[in-house]
Amino acid sequence: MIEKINDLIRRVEEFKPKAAAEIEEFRIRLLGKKGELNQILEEFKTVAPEMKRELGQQINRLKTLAQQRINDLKTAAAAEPAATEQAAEDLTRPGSNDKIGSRHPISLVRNQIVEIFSRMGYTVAEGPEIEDDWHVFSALNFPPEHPARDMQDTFFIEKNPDILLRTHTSSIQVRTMEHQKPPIRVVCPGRVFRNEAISYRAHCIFHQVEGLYVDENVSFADLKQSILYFAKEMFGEQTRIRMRPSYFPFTEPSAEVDVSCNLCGGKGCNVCKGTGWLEIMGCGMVDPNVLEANHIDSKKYTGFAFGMGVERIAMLKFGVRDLRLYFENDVRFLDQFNSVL
Ligand code: 2NL
Repeated sequence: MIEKINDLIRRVEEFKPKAAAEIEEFRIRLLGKKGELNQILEEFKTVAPEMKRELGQQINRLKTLAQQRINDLKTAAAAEPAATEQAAEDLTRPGSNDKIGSRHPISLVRNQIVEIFSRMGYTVAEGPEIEDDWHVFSALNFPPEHPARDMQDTFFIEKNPDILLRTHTSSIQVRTMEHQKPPIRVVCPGRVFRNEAISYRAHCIFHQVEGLYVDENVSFADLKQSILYFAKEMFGEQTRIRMRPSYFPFTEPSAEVDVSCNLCGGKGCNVCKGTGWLEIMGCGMVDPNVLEANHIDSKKYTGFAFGMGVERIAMLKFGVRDLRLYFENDVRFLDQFNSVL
């Protein structure tokens, strides 16, 4: 009989309900009218008198322990139903979400560039990827023998050198000037094509956003302030810019724009190659020849223009070291941009 009592004590101590309903079942089985405790008390009547004292104490221990344990479990289950319920299969729980994919980092950055300039009053324009010589070169003040027209850079359609794949999205801005009078404020995102060997820093297909602003009294100071606003919005409020003199056929004067390196704060590190600066775009005042070629009076109007590579901006923003990753569409790469912008 003593074994029976001790066995019950052990069962009470080890009892772990999977659901709240099991606690009440356990109580009835143990302490109910026909329960195991009452069976023991029935047997107890027949026990020899000299044994009664020890057994009685043990039975009392069992009873208080069982009541205490059942009360505790019931309070816990009432306070936090999920804790006792969760182990059991709950068929009403919602299923796990399907993967719905994410935007490509180039799309994310292109959209952000366009969005920043749209806040400054720019509209967005697009144009054809297959272009003609006029819209890509001649209207932009490229002399006939300019090296950028060379077969090494430009993909021409066979047997017709007048048809080619655009090498920059300036052709969209030329098309904008054909049907719009100043003031013109436009950003032009798009794919461009150059016949280059593919490496970690170059690809034959890449993405550009160019911008054009033409109106009366547009100055280099306006250009500088617009680019500074863009740089701060894209890379953070602490970002500084600097401009270095440069050359493009379609702008005069021309400049290369650098932003202060965010990684080292300008002190110099391996990303900025010790200079503290990172190149992000080219820009300049629209050459009067370009305005005139597009039927805009260069004595009345001035303008600025800029152009940037989306892959390059995205590399700097996300710390991507190899441009080819953007074209491979490996989900392990793409998944990392699920929630960045
Ligand atoms: C760069 C430099 C630039 C422009 C693009 C432009 C367009 C028209 C007139 C004048 Cl219609 N200029 N575009 C001007 C300066 C620089 O791009 O490094 N791009 C990646």
